[in-house]
Amino acid sequence: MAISQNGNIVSSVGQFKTLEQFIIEQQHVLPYSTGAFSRLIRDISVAAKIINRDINKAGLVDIIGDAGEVNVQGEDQQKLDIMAHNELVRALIRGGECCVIGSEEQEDLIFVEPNSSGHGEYIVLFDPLDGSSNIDVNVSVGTIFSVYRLEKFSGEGKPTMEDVLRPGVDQVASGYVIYGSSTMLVYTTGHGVNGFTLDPSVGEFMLSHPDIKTPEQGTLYSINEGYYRAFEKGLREYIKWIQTPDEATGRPYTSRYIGSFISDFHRNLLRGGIYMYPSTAKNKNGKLRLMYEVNPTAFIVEQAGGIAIDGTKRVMEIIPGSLHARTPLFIGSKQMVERVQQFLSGELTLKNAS
Ligand code: P6P
Repeated sequence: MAISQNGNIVSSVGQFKTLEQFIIEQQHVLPYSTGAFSRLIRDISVAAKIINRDINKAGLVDIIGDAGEVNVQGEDQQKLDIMAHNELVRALIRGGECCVIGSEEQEDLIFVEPNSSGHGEYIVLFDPLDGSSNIDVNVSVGTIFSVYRLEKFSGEGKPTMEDVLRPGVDQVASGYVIYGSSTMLVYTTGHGVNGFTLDPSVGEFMLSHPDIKTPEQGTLYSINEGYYRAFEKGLREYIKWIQTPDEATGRPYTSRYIGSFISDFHRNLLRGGIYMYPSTAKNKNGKLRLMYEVNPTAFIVEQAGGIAIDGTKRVMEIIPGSLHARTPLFIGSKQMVERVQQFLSGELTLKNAS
């Protein structure tokens, strides 16, 4: 139920616009929209509701814990990872708007057979359940997705990997679902960022966060400081700088690192902050995957007024080398990312930074 400004409890159905209503209203601003794109977003939202249902009862049925297999990243696959992957693939194939699917949980692309009305026009890449190592301890996790449009195939009769490996600037949409104290779907089609909260009493996503803009400056920083000794000099100096008390600039900043990227990203997006996953001894190219974690959140943060770089350049301009490529990531409030970039380049040091 929703609480209105005057404190009255109002029916969320009457109070808020549903995702379906919002998608239909937005349809006129999408240059190519034939309704197919609207159906695609709806298909993803249906899968999100099913994943949400299964996550919320994870402790009660035998779907928690390791599935005994590892994914392409060599990470233990949690049963919910596989469930989330299957639900998304099923919804996208059933919806018929996709021609090819890429998932963190599967090495190769999934090609969707054309149906009676021909092949789908969209590529959807996703991490079905980011932060899944936290599932057993009830920490919020998320689904992250990236959408490209593919009008014609370069291969004979079906898409190729070449069609898929495109820079983030080519995305036509991206979003995430965060399964936390409430379940939210946040997405962009390049016309701003909007957040929808699931009202479980009616099973609808309601527009709860219209036109999200991220503060230009924040005081939250998210990084695994356990790797501090492996960080490059400029990053070590930046961390020491933000920990140096200075009332005028709100320092020391507050460290918040949940170990679930989409949870850290979502909190920083709303409150202002920076999430950093740099090159480390264990992950020389960073840990996050370019195609289905970095590009989608970079699209969102830029639409919300923030910045996303790999340390030197805009991540959305990186030409992907492979479907599961990784990249270092510094993402969040504009002024915070600009500042860390100045330390990484050596332009600023602990000595000369004010
Ligand atoms: P570390 C989860 O596995 C993940 O990909 C992100 O969700 C999270 O921010 C990061 O890895 C945590 O990695 O190395 O700090 O444990």
